[in-house]
Amino acid sequence: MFTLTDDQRAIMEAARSFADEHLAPHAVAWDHDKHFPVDVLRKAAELGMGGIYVREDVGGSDLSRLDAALIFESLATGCPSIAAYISIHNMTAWMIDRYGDEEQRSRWLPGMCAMDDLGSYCLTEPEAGSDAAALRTRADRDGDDYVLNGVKQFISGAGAAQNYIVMARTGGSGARGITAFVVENGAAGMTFGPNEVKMGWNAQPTRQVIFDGVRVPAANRLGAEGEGFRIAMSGLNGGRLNIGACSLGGAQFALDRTVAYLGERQAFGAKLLTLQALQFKVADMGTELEAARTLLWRAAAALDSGDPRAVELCAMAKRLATDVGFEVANGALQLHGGYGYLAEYGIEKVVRDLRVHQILEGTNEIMRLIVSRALTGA
Ligand code: FAD
Ligand code: 2MC
Repeated sequence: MFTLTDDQRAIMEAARSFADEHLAPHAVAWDHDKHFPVDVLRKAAELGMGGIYVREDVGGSDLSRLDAALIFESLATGCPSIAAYISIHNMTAWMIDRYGDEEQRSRWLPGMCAMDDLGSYCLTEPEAGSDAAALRTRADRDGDDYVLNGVKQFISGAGAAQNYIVMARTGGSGARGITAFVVENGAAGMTFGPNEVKMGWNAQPTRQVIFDGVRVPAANRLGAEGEGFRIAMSGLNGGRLNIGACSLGGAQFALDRTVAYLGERQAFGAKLLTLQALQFKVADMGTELEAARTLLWRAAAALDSGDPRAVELCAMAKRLATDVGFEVANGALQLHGGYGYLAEYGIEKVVRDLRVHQILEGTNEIMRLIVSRALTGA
């Protein structure tokens, strides 16, 4: 668990080269222009990043969660926002691979693995965020269809995506009344809110998805009625690891830039890097990142092996990696002085992008709730 195989090193290096060549040079401009680079996503898919842990018969790469963590950390050194969207897309593709029948797998996954068809994950609603099992979007059976009515809030990739995994209520209140569906873009009655104006994550759209009498064939239901919440949660376990990995990658980029900057910047007759106060700061940043990375890899290995503690370990790793990632990036901004605050240095963007990782895919308070329930049985 503590050393990578040659294959894993090669995967990491391939993702890092992709990030260096195709993401990093454009990240500041995409953020500024709010540009979602779908063409670049398709290039990533050519390297197998559209279905990282999807089976190979439908075009997936069939890699492990630990491999995925290495890929997302590497991609995020170029742009955390794009890396995170690729993670969400992979979560949706995996849910279809894991819970879909053969017809559904062969219908949707080849296009998704190529990222010709992007995926979105629709759980959150205006009145149900952390308390996701309180969602109200309804799916009522009518002949061979279900009719969907409701609003999904904060949906990443909305508008650009083709396939939406939508959790909706088919039964009574609570988690067991929820069912998952794949809704295709263009369905009559499905519309999108405006692109939200955000602090970060500007290189990908975030919009409401509105269902007004949308007819979805019963053949688009993932799993059985009432299984949707568990399907949604099991997708999030890996999603949380990936978001944590994206925080590590963004923070590592900021730390590497900081070491280079302090090694050049002169003040008080010497380079800033000669000041032990700043050397110690750098040492702490590197140590915290390595500790968070170690836990993240441990959690990924637990998810791969079906360890009964995997849910709790994924929550621990998401909480730690996203908190540490944000603190390290923010510390890197401080060590750049006023230049850290300027967009052209690329550090303030990373701080803005990483801030939301403490909120989405389950807030860090909800991660504490999951961990404390596991530890105390409460
Ligand atoms: P609330 O649940 O209202 O929480 C408000 C505050 O109360 C938080 O600090 C929270 O931690 C705290 N809190 C709530 N309950 C408890 C508790 N029991 N104990 C302690 N503290 C608690 N959702 C999707 O489904 N798909 C997406 O693609 C998606 N993308 C997103 C992209 C962005 C940019 C953002 C900002 C959000 C996205 N989300 C998405 C939604 C995200 O998952 C939610 O915002 C998040 O789960 C929190 O829900 P909320 O915003 O309703 O906050
Ligand atoms: N993995 C697998 N199964 C899980 C699970 C997990 N992580 N979490 C819950 N479940 C199962 C659980 O075992 C139970 O199954 P069963 O019915 O067989 O007993 C069922 O789901 C209901 O779980 P709980 O009883 O724990 O449900 P409760 O309502 O008490 O709390 C909570 C669940 C708070 C953990 C959940 O609502 C949650 O994670 N909230 C945060 C929401 C969230 O993460 N949103 C992210 C949206 S996506 C996003 O932000 C993106 C950017 C894509």
